[in-house]
Amino acid sequence: MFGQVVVGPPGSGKSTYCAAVVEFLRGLGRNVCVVNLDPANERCAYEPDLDIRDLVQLDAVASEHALGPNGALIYCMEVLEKNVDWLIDHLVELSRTHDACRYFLLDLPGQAELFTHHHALKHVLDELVYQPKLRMRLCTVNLVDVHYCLDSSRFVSVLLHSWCTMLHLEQPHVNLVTKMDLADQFEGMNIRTEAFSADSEYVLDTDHLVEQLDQGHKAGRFASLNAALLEAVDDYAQVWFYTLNLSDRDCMLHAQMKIDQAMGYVFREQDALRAAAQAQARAQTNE
Ligand SMILES: Nc1nc2c(ncn2[C@@H]2O[C@H](COP(=O)(O)OP(=O)(O)OP(=O)(O)O)[C@@H](O)[C@H]2O)c(=O)[nH]1
Ligand SMILES: [Mg+2]
Repeated sequence: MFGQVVVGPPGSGKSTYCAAVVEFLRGLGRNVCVVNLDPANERCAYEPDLDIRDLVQLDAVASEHALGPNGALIYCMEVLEKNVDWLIDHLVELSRTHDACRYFLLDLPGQAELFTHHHALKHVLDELVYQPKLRMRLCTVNLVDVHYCLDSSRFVSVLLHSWCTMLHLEQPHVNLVTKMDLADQFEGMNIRTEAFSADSEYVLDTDHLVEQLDQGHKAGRFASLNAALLEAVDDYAQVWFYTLNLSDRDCMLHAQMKIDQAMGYVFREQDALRAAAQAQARAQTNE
């Protein structure tokens, strides 16, 4: 089985991505299920095939334990960690009942510590990977709002956050810059857009970033820190980004191809047959 673990800061577009990608992949003939793992997600942008809210709900936890939204969310993820068998059994069940589905999208809540240092999500993902019933191959799909890539200092924090997520979750990892349909609306874009080009393998231009940072008003004070951080990013060459415009089919295909490559998914005969049957049905409806 295969799974995209869709993570990223609040509002970066995770649920919208899941809704768009499930439609897109089904349109290509791939049998995909979508799992809501955000206990605060009352109204999903998609019809979830499995919903954590059947196990635990954020509002109920908050009022029962007098917790604020952040504490309640962490509590919910710890409930999921303790009940990981619930998740595993339902995924196995879905793979049986949902026409042998073996490809899942997991929509996560947008709380940074879950991805960068808290143990609950990491343990849940490890169970999905190592549990003999599943042996899932996962890819973390880390979404970043393009808005945070438009000035150099915010982009550096995006870089470090994305890197921490990759190191903490220890899964194959793809970073996608979302909401590219809005990119043109922003004035004074400091990061060169060609750095995110979908048709070239992206190489991060850290020299350009250091130049930009050195022109900022706190440049003198932080110049050597900026240079050291970006040198580390450069030296290890582990962080790069692809763009995502949900309304651009080629861009969607490119992103899905990168994710498939990262987790070793191969479009197999059964998928090809389903795609052919769908194409035939569409042709008959159009006749
Ligand atoms: N223009 C544009 N808006 C988007 C896109 N993706 C998401 N949005 C908007 O961004 C907002 C947040 O989207 P969500 O999909 O709810 O983001 P999320 O990451 O799931 O948010 P949380 O679950 O609260 O962390 C919504 O108003 C979406 O309509 C996109 O590709 N383009
Ligand atoms: Mg969401």
